[in-house]
Amino acid sequence: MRYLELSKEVSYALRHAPSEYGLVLDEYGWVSVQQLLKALNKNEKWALLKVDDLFKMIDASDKKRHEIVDNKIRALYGHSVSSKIRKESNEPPEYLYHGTARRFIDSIKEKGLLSQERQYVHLSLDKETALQVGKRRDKNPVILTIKATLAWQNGVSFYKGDDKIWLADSIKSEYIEFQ
Ligand code: HQG
Repeated sequence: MRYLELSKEVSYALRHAPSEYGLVLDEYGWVSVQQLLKALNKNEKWALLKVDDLFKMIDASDKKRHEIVDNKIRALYGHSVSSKIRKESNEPPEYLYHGTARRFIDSIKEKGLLSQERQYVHLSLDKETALQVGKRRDKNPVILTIKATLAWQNGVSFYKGDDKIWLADSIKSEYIEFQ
């Protein structure tokens, strides 16, 4: 089974284009595992796909992008669908990190971190993760430090994505250390 390819398609379906698969996400982003399987099985490539393959896909992944609970599956972060996925707000650690391209820094200084095409700004629990995220856009990325506790104390909401990723609606530049 090509788990990486499967994970990319499941992310596409659950983060960006559920309607292409005839799926409707609930307010927390869940869909029935059976409905997702039925939709994927229509594609010859995934015709023999079974529930067990979805569990294996999650286990085989380098990051925890999806979760299955009570016969439902959801993407944990990354959404761009038009109705905003609800997340429970959580107290963040003192600092979070954001890896980005050098070419975005002037704009981030001016406007803060914005969610852009996605529903939330994505922040990393540690610098290592932020570096990996930033390298997607710049071979020598900038790691920003977010004063998360201070922002939280001032009323900014944070939400847990997975064990390494935190989310926020936006982060003003006063809470960002640019070094
Ligand atoms: C930048 C992947 C200019 C921001 C990753 C980022 C992550 C601004 C880009 C997850 C800006 C948005 C999310 C501003 C933000 N001016 N640029 N004011 N504010 N930006 O892909 O955080 O592998 O939506 O710095 O690993 O890069 O798919 O967000 O560069 O965990 O599971 O706008 O997606 O996860 O890019 O990545 P993205 P991201 P997966």
